[in-house]
Amino acid sequence: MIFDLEMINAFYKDLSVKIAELRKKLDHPLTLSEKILYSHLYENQRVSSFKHGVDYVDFAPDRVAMQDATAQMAMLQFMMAGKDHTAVPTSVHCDHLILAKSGAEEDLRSAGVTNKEVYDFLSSACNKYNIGFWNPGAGIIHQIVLENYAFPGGMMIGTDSHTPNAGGLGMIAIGVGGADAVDVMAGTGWELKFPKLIGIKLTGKLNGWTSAKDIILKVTGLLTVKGGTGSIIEYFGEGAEYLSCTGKGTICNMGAETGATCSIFAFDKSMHDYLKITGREDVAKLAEANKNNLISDPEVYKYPEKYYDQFFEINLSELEPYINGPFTPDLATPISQMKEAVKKNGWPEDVEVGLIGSCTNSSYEDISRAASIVQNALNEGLVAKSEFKITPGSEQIRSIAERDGFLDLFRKIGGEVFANACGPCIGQWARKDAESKKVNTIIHSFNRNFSKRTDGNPNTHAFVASPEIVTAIAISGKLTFNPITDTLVNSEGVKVKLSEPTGIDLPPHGFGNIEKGYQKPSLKKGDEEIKIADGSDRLQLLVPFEEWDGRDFLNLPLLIKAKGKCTTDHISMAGFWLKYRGHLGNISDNYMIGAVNYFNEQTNSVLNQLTGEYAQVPGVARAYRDSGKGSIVVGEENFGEGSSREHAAMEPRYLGVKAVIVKSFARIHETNLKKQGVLPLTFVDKDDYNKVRESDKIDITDLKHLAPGSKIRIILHHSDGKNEEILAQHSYNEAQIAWFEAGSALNIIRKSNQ
Ligand code: MIC
Ligand code: SF4
Repeated sequence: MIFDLEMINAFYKDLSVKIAELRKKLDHPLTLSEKILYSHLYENQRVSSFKHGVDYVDFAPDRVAMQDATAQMAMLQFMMAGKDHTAVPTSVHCDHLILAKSGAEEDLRSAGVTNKEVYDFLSSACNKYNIGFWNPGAGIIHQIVLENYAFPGGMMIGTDSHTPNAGGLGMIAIGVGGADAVDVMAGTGWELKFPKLIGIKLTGKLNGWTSAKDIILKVTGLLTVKGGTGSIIEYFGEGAEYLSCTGKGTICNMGAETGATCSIFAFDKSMHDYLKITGREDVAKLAEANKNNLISDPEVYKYPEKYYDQFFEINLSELEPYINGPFTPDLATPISQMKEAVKKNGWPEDVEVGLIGSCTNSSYEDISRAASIVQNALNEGLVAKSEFKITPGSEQIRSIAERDGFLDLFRKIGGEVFANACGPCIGQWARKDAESKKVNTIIHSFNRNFSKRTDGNPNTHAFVASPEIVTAIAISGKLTFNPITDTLVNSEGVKVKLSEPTGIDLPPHGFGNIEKGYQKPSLKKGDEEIKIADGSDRLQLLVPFEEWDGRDFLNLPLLIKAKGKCTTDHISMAGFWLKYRGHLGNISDNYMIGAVNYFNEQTNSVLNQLTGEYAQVPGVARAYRDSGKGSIVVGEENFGEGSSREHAAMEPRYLGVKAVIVKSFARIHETNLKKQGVLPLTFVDKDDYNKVRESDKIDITDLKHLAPGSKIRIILHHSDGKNEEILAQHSYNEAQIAWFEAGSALNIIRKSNQ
């Protein structure tokens, strides 16, 4: 079955006309991103030549996807929007809540028991609102979207930051918070600052040990975790044409690590073939007939510097494999320099575990190439020195990897296959001895490696590399092993060199039953009851946030001044806490517990100005809220980078945090704060961060005059009686100011439907 073929047909039918009109109106050659963005303007949106990185524009995405850990809150909000069903095709995927412990079958069974009420809630809500529901075990959201829903030229949003994976199939696919998803599901326009465009021309051809992952590892190093903020990265050039569709998906997926809004490749044969083998030949034909609308105009490719805001070139023939990390995905080291880097930084050299798979790297190509290395190692009499784990991205991939003998090969070197789910990538990993806090190294092919992310141990040094390099390193057991130059000693004491990996991008025997695990919405009368158990500690109906009372925020105590990196994992941890993603009261107990307090360098220990004692952040926030005041949070650069989880914005709102003042924000987190009614502000002078003291009381003034571009005066009342005035800015536009005034964006939708 092809999902939503009617919608896709209608889209392609109008595309040529739309783009011809657009070209006339804008009067310049168009990039692919512009073609897609402009052909998805919301009905009320006036067309003009939007300023990149400046103008807010309302869009009408074609579809929405949500994963279970974020869908719960999104669905609880959608229930308040007063709609009977979603305005666009929508899907929910159960992938984040499965704990990897004893292997796929057992782990899936126990997830079915522990998460029963959440799965029942989501599946019943999907039935009521006409949403496709993918059962646990079917696979990870982005892989399923690529296999079933993505189409070239389309536009979607997803409540997960790695939604851009669908850019591998030529789609503009953007990660958002649940409140944004509610906008689209409720049929209102979805607002986004018109992105800046980064062009990356790929020349040459990947060879030997390099793979698509190395392109994005290099790009992440180049742009850093904030360099892509507010931009779409568009890849092109002959090097792009040699990449498989799933390889393109990997690059777009992990592009989220640069802060990019999304990444995209132009339609080509690899996409055509992938659509065909996954049962969507009709879509492949439609795309083929529209090819010119699904690539940039020839002038753009000829003079890229003229049409992109930033432009880079990468020669794939010269690219070498990269290993990124630890603790941040942008610390990129070419493999030839790893020996030196390990020594210089004192990183533990022995690798305890190698993990391949996840939403970004479990294609047939990835698995077959990793398997070729294992086969070669077995032939040479080598065994794996590190533990080796595999998380397939979907049941499709798992079943064909099993059928074609790859998983058996992995098992032969002691590999363990986990369920088709996020598992260790999101801290859902019952790793043996993680509590011992031992200093150790692991290497994986996932996206992220923030502190504590996989196993909760702050001393786990997690490195990110391609599945091929992870496999080779797991066999060698050493982080310094370079398969291009180094040899290993086999069981007979003979020195051997691993051969370069070989693989196949599409399965020669095809895919199987693509929709396995899919539940079509029942839409039957009587099936519209949404199941939430009374007194549940996992699900809680939401109570609308209060409107702003029209007054400035005066004399509010500082809750925490966070020091250094403060990702959404620091703000609202995953792992253990994932179980409370549908219960705002309970999950708020993790607010900022991973952030480092500037004043004592500790986590989860801040001064309670009411008692003069140090206590845990959520408790102190509650105390300030309950004393009738609320509080203020301060932070540094790229605050809230990482996940799309809006819990990181709903928790402070629930705990009475009125404003978050930082040096800079990550895109999704800043929008999430605005949507939930918390003021996101940035220091006009970043050095003013240093003026904030531990026992400060803070005034945030001029709120009545909040207007696009206005400045906010902040007064810091120090405990020695001195006051300092500093300036902050905001990025609100007119419509967003209304969200703040209404108490949240949802309050506006809710009221308009009452
Ligand atoms: C992640 O990779 O950090 C996650 C877990 O997939 C998140 C979503 C979440 O926190 O539920 C993301 O990327 O948005
Ligand atoms: Fe899941 Fe990890 Fe992918 Fe996020 S990055 S969707 S946690 S596999």
